[in-house]
Amino acid sequence: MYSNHDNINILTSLLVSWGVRQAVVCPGSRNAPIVHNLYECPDIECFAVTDERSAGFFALGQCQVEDVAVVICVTSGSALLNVAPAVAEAYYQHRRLIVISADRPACMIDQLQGQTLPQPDALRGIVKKSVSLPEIHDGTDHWYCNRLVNEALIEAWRGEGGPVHINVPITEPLFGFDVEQLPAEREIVFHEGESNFQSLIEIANDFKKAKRPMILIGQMKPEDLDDATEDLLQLEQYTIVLNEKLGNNVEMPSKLIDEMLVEIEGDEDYLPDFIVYMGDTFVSKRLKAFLQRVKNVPVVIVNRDGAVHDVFMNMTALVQASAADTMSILASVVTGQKPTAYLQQWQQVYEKCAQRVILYDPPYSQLAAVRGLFAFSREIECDFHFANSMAVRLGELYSDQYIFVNRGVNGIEGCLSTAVGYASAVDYAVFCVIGDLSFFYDQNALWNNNLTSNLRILLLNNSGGGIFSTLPGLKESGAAHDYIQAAHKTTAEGICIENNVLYYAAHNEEELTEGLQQLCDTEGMYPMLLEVFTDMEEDEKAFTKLVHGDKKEVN
Ligand SMILES: Cc1ncc(C[n+]2csc(CCOP(=O)(O)OP(=O)(O)O)c2C)c(N)n1
Ligand SMILES: [Mg+2]
Repeated sequence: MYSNHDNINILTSLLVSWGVRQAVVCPGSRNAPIVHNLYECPDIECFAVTDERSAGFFALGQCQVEDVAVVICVTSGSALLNVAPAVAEAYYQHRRLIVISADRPACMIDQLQGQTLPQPDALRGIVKKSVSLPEIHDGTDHWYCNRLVNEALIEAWRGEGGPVHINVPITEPLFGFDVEQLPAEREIVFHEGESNFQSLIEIANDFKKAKRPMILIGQMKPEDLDDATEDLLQLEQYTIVLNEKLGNNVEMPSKLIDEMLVEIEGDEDYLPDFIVYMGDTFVSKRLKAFLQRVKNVPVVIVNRDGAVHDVFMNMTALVQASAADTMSILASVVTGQKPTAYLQQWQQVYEKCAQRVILYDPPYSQLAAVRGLFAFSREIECDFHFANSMAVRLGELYSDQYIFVNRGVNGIEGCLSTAVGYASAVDYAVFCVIGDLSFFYDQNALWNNNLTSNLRILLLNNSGGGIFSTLPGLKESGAAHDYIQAAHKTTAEGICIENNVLYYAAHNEEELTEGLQQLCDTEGMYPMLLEVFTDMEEDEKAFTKLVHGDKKEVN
């Protein structure tokens, strides 16, 4: 029987699947349930050593035989500090010493409880990674615990290998041993190496066998996408590839991911049975929620850093490789194959959404402004920067080219400055589409001697944070308008005059058309700004109509 503390059982199960077979255990009460599990586990042999300092070196000696990973398990408090000399030695010898310390729950630290000290980072600098596991109360805790153990073990194995620290808070009662079996835990299989072709070929062969294979490409540098373009186009002939405009450098209309997901209303038939995910983030929250429902199928995450980004909370493998290599291998394996029926299924939904977007002629609104910008700028050599909030969502809807956006942490504070910097480094037009709060926040972007005449700003001024009107339930709050949307009446005219930026304003359809014509005249000597004043509610209505069509759902 195993401990009735789930975090200990998850840890034990993963140690076994990662091939750990030896554990050096030191006496203590807080770590007793962990020692109990290691002892109960038929795959692991325990070795008792009382002095933690010596136990650490004893474990190091075991690591040296055939370069295996060995656990050293200690109780809370100074017991952990006593393994530091052995851990430091293991660090420089690249030995896989897995330090497991028992701890009290975080709320009890520094509260004059016995035998406690701040443990999570106690070995910082001499371990490759430290994690502190959560105690498990729900599915999210379980996923988090599993992920942290996998992450720590990936680091122990990565490169030349090295020690890692797994801290395990355990709330009393400590001793209950009524769990019959260890849980079957997801192991994230790590395929290391810049050009990990063999693993990729195996993955590609399994991908080919899948009935509903899906490729996902999150935000990527355009240069990295360029390297993969031809293979990507080939893969698109075979199966569904979902990428937003921040992960797509091919000139083509938007994939309309949000619109398609609204259309299929979460229908399980559209869930993939094999995912290969390259690149970073997606803007679409719906996509993340939809794909979190995928369970027990291969979910392969590929990035050059070999970093665990478990976006959908279900990754099964991590491949350290470039997107270009991955797409090239996937494409070579599926070449000559018939398109999957799964692709056709998605294409039908796409056609319906695309029709809706093409046919919808929005009334005067932010939508009309962004749609108009793309229509007017079609023939111009230019790049697009979109700010966060609704701007990037409108860009995703209407752009047929790559868009830059600060999506690393989604801040609104530097979108304009980033575009200004970008414009200073190229000799063609740079359009920056930005909401009012983001613009006024970052107005110092224009107080800059390096402002260049190729900068074109489309300021979508809806007098506040319009995105918050799309949040269901927030309208009920009395604070919504003034305090959350931060409603205001500021305009950009004065800022533009002060900074030698040509200023145009639009309050209706005619002025919008004229303003866009001006903005797209790229011969001008000065940077330009077109401020489009719209009504937040009208913007929201138009957006909802486009995304939802005749579906009733809001947001
Ligand atoms: C630095 C920072 N502060 C706060 C936020 C939270 N935030 C996200 S969107 C948003 C409103 C942006 O308003 P606006 O630029 O006018 O765009 P709109 O919502 O009207 O499209 C805010 C405050 C953030 N992303 N970054
Ligand atoms: Mg706004």
